[in-house]
Amino acid sequence: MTTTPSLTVEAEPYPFEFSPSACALLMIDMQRDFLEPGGFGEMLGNDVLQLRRTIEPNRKLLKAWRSMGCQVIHTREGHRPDLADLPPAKKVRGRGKSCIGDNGPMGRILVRGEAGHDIIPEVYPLPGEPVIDKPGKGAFFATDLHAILQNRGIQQLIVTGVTTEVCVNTTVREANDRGYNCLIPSDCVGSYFPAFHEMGLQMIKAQGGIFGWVSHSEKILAALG
Ligand code: TIU
Repeated sequence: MTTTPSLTVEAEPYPFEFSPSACALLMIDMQRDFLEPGGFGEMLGNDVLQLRRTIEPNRKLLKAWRSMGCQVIHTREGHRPDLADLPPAKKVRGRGKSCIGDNGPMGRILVRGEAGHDIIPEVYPLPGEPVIDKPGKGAFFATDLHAILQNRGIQQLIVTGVTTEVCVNTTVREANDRGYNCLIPSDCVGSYFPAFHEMGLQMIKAQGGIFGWVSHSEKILAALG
C-alpha cells in the first residue's frame, strides 16, 4: 500500500514527507527508572537532567499529535516478574551490585508492573494507545510492534524517547530494515552522554539518511500547522 505524502518537515539530510494517517509517533521508554531522580538510571551514577530536557518537547509534540487524531505508540523496556524472558547475559552485564529483577529505588528493577518501570506522568499513555513491553533495546525484537503497525497501515514513524544511542538507535535501525521511514526530532531524544547523543543522531542522518531523518519538534509542529 502506498500513501501519498501530504506534509513536509524540514529535516536533515533532506525534507521528510509524511502522511499523518500513515505515520505513528513512537515514544521509546520514557520510564520513571530512566528519567526520574531517585530511579535506577540515577542509581547507576547517571545525570537524569540529560534526559529530563526531553520531557517538555515530547509533551508538546504528543499533545499536538493527539489533537490531530494521529496514532501514538509507547514502549517500555522490562521483563516478566518471573524473569523468564531475561537472557542471563543481560542479567549479569555490568557486574553491578544491583541487577535487573533486584529491588531498586522504585521497585524491582526493569520488571513489569513495578513503579519504576512505568511511564512518567508527563507523557502517560491514554486508553487506546498501545504500550509495547519489550525485553530488549529494539522495540521490534520479541514484540508485536510490526504487526500493529502493519495492521494500522503505518509506513512512517516519528521516533522519540530515550536513550538516543541505545533504545532509540536500535529501534530506528530495526524499523529501517522493515521498510519504515523514521524521523527523529533531536530535542525529543536524549542520552546520559551528550557526545553519544550527538553521534547517535549523526549516524542516523549520515550517508543520505542511511537509517532516517533528523529534525526538531518545532519543525514538526510547524508542518502540522
Ligand atoms: N531505553 C534505553 O535506552 N535503555 C537503556 O538501557 N539505555 C541506556 O542508555 N542504558
